[in-house]
Amino acid sequence: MPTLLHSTILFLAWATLAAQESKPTPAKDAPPAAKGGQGRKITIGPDDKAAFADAPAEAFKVRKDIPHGKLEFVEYDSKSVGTRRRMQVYTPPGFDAAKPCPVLYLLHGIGGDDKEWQRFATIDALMDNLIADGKAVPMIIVMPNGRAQKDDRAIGNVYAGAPAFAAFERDLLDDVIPFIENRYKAKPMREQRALAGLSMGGGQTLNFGFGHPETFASLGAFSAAPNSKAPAALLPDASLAQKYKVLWVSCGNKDSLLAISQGVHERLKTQQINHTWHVDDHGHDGAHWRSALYWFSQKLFK
Ligand code: FER
Repeated sequence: MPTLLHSTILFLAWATLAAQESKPTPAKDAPPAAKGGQGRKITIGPDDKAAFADAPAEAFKVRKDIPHGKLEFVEYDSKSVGTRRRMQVYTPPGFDAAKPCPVLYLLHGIGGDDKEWQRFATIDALMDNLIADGKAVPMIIVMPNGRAQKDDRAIGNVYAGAPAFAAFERDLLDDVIPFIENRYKAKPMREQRALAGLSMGGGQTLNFGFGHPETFASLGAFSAAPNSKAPAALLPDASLAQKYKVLWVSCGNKDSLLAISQGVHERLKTQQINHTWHVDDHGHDGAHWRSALYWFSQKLFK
């Protein structure tokens, strides 16, 4: 099958180049294996400005005086991986399956797992605070493990797990989403689903999100990694992208992966697709990711 062979060769060539050329900027809170490497040259263009201030530090601190949601680990059977897998789920204060909530699927980076977002952004404290202040709509946040392989731990050379991040497309669509919608009685509608992620999770968001307009109506890509498809392949057709409610692309201006997000922004701009383009003063790090999530989550499901 020539197409399969071609894709395999192209993928291997890409993976080799990607691994050589564009390691992320070292970040103090990145996992050890994602650190280091020579960055690409960063060129800041006229559009590359912060659309928002940094999220305030208090946004991530537990407040005693407000209602609290719940974080739990749940397990599901993955047909595509052939194992029982785990994810972490936030449900908002007073969650009641009789009153369905929209769902944000939130994906981690190359060295992360289902606990990574909690580590960077204390999801329960952040969402409890935003909901209590009337800034975000009550929503479920699902944090799966986006490394769809039998041993999905972030150990050893985490870059070798890159193909499993691509394989996660089937796990997400066929197993994670149906499981969540059944367990939490979420409405099976694109307007009730958003997809976002950091780095490899940002690339997964672009690839799966633009690839499945029937499934997601809002997308957020933070510091998207080289697993992102080329902008023209992501967005071949402008009429398709007009269907999204919230499109967010952001990156730090000290992140050596900035060119990837710049390419997506340029494509959206030339196709005249409404989107948020936010470049702040951070690197490939938690400061960018938690701030991006703080603002992005406030735009969702409104
Ligand atoms: C790469 C550089 C960075 C790469 C992946 C990353 C697959 C991902 C970084 C992250 O998720 O933090 O060359 O190749």
